[in-house]
Amino acid sequence: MRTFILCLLLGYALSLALASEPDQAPVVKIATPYGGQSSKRIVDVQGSISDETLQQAYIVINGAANAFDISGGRFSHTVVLSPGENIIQIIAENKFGVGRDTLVIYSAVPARDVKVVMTWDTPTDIDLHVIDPSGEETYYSQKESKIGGQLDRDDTDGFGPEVFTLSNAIEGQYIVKTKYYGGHSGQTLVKITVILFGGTAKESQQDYFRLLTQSGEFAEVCSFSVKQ
Ligand SMILES: [Ca+2]
Repeated sequence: MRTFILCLLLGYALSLALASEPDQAPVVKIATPYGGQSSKRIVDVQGSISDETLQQAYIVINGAANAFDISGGRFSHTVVLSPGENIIQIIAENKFGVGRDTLVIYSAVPARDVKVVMTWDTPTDIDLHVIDPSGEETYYSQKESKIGGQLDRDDTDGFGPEVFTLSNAIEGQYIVKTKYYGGHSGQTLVKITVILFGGTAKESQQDYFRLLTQSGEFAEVCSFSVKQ
């Protein structure tokens, strides 16, 4: 009798396992946001992927792709929208093929004259410092400047981004510095992206790199000029 029940249970478990085993390419569905127009700068892109065994998917935001973790066939990913049209794709792949869903969302957020984005490649605390033409410095312990500059957050455990934005820039030279604040995690490559007048006809974008080798190091990465 016990053997019979055990067989029944095993059969049931096997049927469950077979039922959840995918037999086709993943079907990706973005549930929210719906698309159209948004007045938000930051949105959570959420939805489902039919293959619940997948642990990773890809998000492509205006042509830039990143992998992210998923579980149980659901995803949620925070996206910082650019002014104007944003094309966002979620892509998942299994042995049967590739599935994707696309979201087109128009962001009505005001354009920023200056945006400085810093990322790095080790799990440590790196700090972004931006010095404006008046000489004022914006960084983790002074996140807002008199001319309207803002640092969004202080990432203390790795990879960034830390983002500085300024809606209405004053003319002159801006200096970007990076500080290796955290405990020693070995050499750390810092990437700084400077976007001027994003979302407008005179938009420009430039990447800069700086290798930091020891804790406490404080280095200038780049400087740029703003002319209105
Ligand atoms: Ca930091």
